[in-house]
Amino acid sequence: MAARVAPPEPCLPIPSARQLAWQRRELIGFVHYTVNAFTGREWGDGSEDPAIFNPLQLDARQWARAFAAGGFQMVILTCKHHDGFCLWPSAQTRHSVASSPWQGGRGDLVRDFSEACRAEGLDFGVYLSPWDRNQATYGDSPAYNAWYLAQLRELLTHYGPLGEVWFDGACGEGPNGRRQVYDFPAYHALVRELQPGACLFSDAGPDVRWVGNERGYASDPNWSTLNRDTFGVGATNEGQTTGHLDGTHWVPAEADVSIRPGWFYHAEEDDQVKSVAQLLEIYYHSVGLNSVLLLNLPPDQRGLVHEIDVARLAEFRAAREAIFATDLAAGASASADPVRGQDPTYGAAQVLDDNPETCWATPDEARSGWLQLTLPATRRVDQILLQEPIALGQRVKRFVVEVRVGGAWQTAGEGQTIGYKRILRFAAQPVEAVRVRILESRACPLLSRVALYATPL
Ligand code: FUL
Repeated sequence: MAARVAPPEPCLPIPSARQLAWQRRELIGFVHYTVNAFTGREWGDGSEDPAIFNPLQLDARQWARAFAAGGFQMVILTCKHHDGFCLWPSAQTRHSVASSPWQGGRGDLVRDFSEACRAEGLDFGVYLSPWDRNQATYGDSPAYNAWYLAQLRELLTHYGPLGEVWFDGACGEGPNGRRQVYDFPAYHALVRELQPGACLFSDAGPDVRWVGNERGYASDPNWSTLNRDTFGVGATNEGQTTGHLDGTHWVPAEADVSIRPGWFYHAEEDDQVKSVAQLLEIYYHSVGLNSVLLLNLPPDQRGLVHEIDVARLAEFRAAREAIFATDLAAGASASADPVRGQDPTYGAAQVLDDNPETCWATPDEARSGWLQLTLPATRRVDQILLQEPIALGQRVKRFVVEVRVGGAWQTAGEGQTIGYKRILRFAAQPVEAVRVRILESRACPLLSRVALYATPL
């Protein structure tokens, strides 16, 4: 059916195509692996002998399978961590797998894992630590930057299309006692030139920003808009976690966390693998708060993701599916006010499908509105999922969710931002109808999806 009214104008800033694709992945895996798996350290100092790197049972496909089975869409590999040991045979240094006994020094773990990811239907991304505690030129800023760019070029040209390039902000002094100054503009320009589809991550973006903690927790509000020019890498940035209302650029938050206390494998942490309940809390606080979750699994000395972690990831997926398999709003009758041009193309029923392009839309001048779903029968509900069509920008500043129980309306919850996805939990109720009231918005409010779920008893 053709729309009778003009579509809503975008509310700037809006995501680029690569940012939109990134946001829709929702779950991204992280793999931390280097000599640390053999020394027990979290930060190697660069003096490790490559001879210690000998994972005799290494199976990159097993890593990729664990993430695919967990419902992940992409995985980022620490191709080089702070210790400087490269998981690929870099032409820039001997401090790599080429000097290790693994596969007789002829192995390339970046190749193996990128191929394994693709075989499992996963996109692939790279982490290349700017901080390098092995490289002699570190601290001699121009020389090191040129060398780092040469390494980066290898990763950008040898391993197919990349979905994300992750720049850690950690920085130190080189052997000359001088602090290294990273040339991020040059690093970013090289990625744009060679991998235009890759999102650039750092504390300060430019495409994706750090969420501000390593617990995997975003917050409310979580604006994907940011006054990016006020941000620095490694700085204490005001708005790191929350973003900025009316920010100048689109720079959504990525929430990173490890399934274990450490980023690297330590056998003594085998009994501290996060529980399904903890992982679900992380999910609600990241994906459920307009963020993407970046979850780390650290392979062990054998070169395998530990059985406990593999099983936990599968259980985490099963738990999500048990909650989100059935949309309890299915079959509801939908109404809203105001509706753009009284046109069904923008009517309330558009929130019931899973199409992110269709939405309930209000007239240009509206800054508030309500949408109601009346269920075909009373259903036990304990959470509501809301989505804005973010291709047109992030708009909602404040909203309330009400439920009708036994004929009486009551407030179930309230929030500030929605963005790509917001999941609001409340005490389980026998719900007859639900109403979302948008109280404040940066432009005419739009919702692409409203869904209802219940935690299984
Ligand atoms: C930090 C690093 O220092 C940690 O080792 C880990 O890589 C984490 C994801 O980022 O800055």
